[in-house]
Amino acid sequence: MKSIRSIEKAYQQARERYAALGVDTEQALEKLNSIRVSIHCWQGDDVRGFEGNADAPGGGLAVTGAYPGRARTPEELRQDAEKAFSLIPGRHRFNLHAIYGEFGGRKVERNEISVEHFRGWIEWARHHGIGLDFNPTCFAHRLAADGFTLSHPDPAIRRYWIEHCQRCREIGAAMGRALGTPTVTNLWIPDGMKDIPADRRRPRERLLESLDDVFRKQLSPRHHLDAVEGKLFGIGAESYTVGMHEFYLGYAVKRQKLLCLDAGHYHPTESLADKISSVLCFVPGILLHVSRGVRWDSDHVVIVNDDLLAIAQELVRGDYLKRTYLGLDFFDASINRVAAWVIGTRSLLRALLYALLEPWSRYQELEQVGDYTGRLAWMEEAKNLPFGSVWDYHCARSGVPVGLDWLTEVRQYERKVQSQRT
Ligand code: RNT
Ligand code: ZN
Repeated sequence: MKSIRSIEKAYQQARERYAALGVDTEQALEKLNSIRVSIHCWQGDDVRGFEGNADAPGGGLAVTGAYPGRARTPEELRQDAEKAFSLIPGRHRFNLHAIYGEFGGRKVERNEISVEHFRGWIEWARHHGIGLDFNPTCFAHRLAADGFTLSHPDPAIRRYWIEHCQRCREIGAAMGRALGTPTVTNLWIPDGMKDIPADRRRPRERLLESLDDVFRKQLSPRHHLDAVEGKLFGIGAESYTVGMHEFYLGYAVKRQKLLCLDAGHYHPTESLADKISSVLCFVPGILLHVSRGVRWDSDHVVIVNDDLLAIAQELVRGDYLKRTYLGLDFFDASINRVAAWVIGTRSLLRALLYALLEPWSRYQELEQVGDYTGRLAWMEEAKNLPFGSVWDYHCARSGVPVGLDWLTEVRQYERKVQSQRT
């Protein structure tokens, strides 16, 4: 455990080193403090939710691992989330899926859910002063079992999912209204085919029609924002994904929705970072699903790697943080789930701080005058700056554990709370 004195001393030294390169560390920390990350509920219980469904989520999603102690009730999930929040610097948000409603042990059809089922969550969020985000759940359901929802050839099934999504938008708007901060409701569907389709056209045209129906009702952006999320492929939908990237890019541009970009949803060598400044020429804002694919869309816990740094650098250098909603999307059941939240969220914040602390305006000046030699030299030199001292100071000042001290707390929590869940 580092002493406060030594943390502060290291910070003062770091501050001077950064200042010498024209970087104001205080300003960077202030900016970082204003960033809200939407922490996804589904890492806490392996995407199971509270419908009483014990099966795997389906829809091409796969959660692997059998680490003990998963949250089984709304109370347990909230308790775990509170633990994670207490170990992460800053004020953040919580992101719910429709299957996390409190249904009181009753079977409620997805096209009949309402804000009543989310009162407990709203109260909890209000109590903690955080915002909520939301998602329709178009998977893990008998009417999604054949791989189609909003683009289903059967109009009755399509109708069911349209109604579900409409209800979700209403619930999202009620959350946003109650909490005084707009809820982003993100729509993702698993629709696709395992093998080569004979007709790629009709499902896409049906999806377009369904979406327009889902979004028909105008909701105030003060309370609610819509996002749409495309994808490359899913397990069992390797040959055709109805809602691929180009489909939703076109849709979001045409209807001025937020476009959700998930880091695991592109070809492995494609850069999500490079898409940001392109799509933001045409859509009002983006939702990021920060994730980490390993060989495929595997949803590993986010770590500070080149991909994540590149995303953070784009958001900072392009001044896009104002138009970006940051969400996490990973689920790993092979490690402690509270630790997964803490590692992933701290890593995202760390990457953002790293990007905020770079002398990037200097890089841009050098670039503007065509001095690419200087640009490369500065970029490399910046890697030697005492970034860790600023991060440690930020954690200390935010009242959360510095360094690995958070792990000690998670281990204690596991012993006392999670390991008792049998
Ligand atoms: C699936 C999408 C989607 C889900 C969550 C659970 O590939 O990434 O965002 O992971 O909604
Ligand atoms: Zn996603």
